[in-house]
Amino acid sequence: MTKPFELEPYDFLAMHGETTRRYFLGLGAAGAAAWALHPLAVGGAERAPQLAEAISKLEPYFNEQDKFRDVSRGKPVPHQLPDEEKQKVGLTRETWKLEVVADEDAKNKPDIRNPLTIENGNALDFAGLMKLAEKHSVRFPKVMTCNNIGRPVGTGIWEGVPLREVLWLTRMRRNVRRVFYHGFHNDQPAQMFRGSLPIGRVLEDPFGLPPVILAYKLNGDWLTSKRGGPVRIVAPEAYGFKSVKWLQHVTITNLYHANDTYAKGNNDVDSWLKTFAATLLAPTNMKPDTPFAVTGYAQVGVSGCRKVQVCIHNDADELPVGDPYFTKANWMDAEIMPPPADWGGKLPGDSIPSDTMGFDDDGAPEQWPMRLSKLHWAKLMPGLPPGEYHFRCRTIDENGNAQPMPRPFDKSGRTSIESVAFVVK
Ligand SMILES: Nc1nc2c(c(=O)[nH]1)N[C@H]1C(S)=C(S)[C@@H](COP(=O)(O)O)O[C@H]1N2
Ligand SMILES: [Mo]
Repeated sequence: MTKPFELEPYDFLAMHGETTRRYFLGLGAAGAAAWALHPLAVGGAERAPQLAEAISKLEPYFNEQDKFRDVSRGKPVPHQLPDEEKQKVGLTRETWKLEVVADEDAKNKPDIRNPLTIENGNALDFAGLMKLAEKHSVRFPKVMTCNNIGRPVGTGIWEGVPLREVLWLTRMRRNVRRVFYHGFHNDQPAQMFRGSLPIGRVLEDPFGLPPVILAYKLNGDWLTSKRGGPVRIVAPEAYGFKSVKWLQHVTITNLYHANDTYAKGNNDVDSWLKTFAATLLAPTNMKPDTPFAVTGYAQVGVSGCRKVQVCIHNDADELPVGDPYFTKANWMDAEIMPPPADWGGKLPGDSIPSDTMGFDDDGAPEQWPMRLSKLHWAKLMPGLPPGEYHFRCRTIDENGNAQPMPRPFDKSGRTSIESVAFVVK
């Protein structure tokens, strides 16, 4: 299987820009191979060495499971339990069981004919989940981000069974408005970490979104205990707190509102992933009159990403007043990197698993950049006279909103503009 981006995609972009990239994406594998022989396709010479070097050192697109940052509550944190204890409490694939029950509060009780419970002997076990997976499994790329942390915890290809397939097993009939779910919590209610979604979102996938899944694999490997295995929720367009780990309980309810653990702490529990840019290689101590490379990534939220822009402010100049989002700065477009030749993440066979949502049969993304995921960017900055400066970067989303707009409030996901102080001397 030939992948078009095994050629030198960065150089194509440098030479021919956006239009070539679109052309190239539309070519397919055979066309791309032919393009590789075209005289225009010989890249590399044009790129400044410091920029080429910075690009070659960019982080991998997908992160290995163990390299995700961990955001876990619990005393002890469930993934730190000894193996025998994990066996006992259902945190292994051999012993895992999922209960799906009706809210017992009379006010909120839904009509459900066949609750899945350990007591009735019909709780869903891992073999049952794999049976559903044969017919219904899906995989899709997604960046996992905590709304309270400035950068994503990791990006990967998540695989699972749509939650709705399991809900339908309960033969729910009516008075169903919401789904609550929580994981193992050391049998201490105070340690419960609970999330919720409207039933409509679980049953239907609007605007081409992937389904909400019971995830059991990440980057082609079984979900590790640390990442929430054997089974966690993954809610594609949501921040991390909706993707509950060590999942064991689902409650179907007629309650009309959220009651997530994250509703405490002033968090916006209805927030979708935002778009924002940040640096990876930022300027520090630079030499006068010497161009330098800057690189970074952007989280691509529900509104996509049209541009990444950068600017430099000389601290000797005053910032305009009443411009908290630096809209009057001298913004310059950075280069958005095309899909990488090597996706990283320790994918089996170093390739995108077949039938991954958003990718074609050759493993090339159908759209770029991919929403609910990320991109990398790079820029060669002009040499500067000695002085003290600030470097900033921002995204422009597909609706034309410059970061941090349209949703500038931190508690629904951090998107404040990154400012990096540096000196030239
Ligand atoms: N059971 C459980 N699930 C959880 C959490 C938790 O503490 N307990 N933390 C949540 C939060 S706040 C985030 S941001 C993500 C982080 O996912 P990760 O630890 O796999 O990176 O997991 C979510 N799922
Ligand atoms: Mo979080």
